[in-house]
Amino acid sequence: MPPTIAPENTSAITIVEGDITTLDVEAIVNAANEALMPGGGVCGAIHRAAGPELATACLPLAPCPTGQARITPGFGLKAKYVIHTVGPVWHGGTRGEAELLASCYRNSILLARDDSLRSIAFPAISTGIFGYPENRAAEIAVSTICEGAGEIPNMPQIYLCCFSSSVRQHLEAAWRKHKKVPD
Ligand code: AR6
Repeated sequence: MPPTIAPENTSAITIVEGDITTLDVEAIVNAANEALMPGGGVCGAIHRAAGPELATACLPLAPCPTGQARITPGFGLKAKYVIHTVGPVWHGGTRGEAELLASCYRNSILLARDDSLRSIAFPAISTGIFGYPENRAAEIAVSTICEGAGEIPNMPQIYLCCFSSSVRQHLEAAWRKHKKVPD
């Protein structure tokens, strides 16, 4: 089923629910590992959909330290590019996880902007295998993107792609809070 567009659709952020590998955007973001190897979760799905050339293209770009981002072609994906970013593993919040997660969003957006991309879709980085609490991760995603919208000229259109209704609810709540809209 194609992802649905939420009522929270605005010029800054569009929240969609579904499989990020099916989205018709210029770049999708991969929640990668530092070695940029095919893994589980959304990373596994992206590598499967893109085909083996993606792993080959990643090799010379590794390692990618946590919080940084790299760009490759999308190969078999609808998206022309994949931006690989490495989210932090959740250790309870005392190891700079929030700053590192914000860096993932910021650096990915800057890469997209530098390549003049018009649209980019993010999964909920770090909220799966890496264990970041969904509500806190949603706050960081929304606030970092909104800060970027105020500071970065020619920001691409940003889609936040949720794979579960709980992530979607956290993102929508964070977005409402940010816009100061009552529940
Ligand atoms: N489309 C959109 N979102 C998805 C999809 C999909 N097809 N599949 C999963 N998600 P995770 P992490 C959501 O675990 O926590 C890998 O092995 C998922 O529900 O993919 O950053 C990497 O190689 C969750 O909300 O990434 C790393 O080693 C979100 O994507 C490690 O896992 C992120 O979950 C990265 O862990």
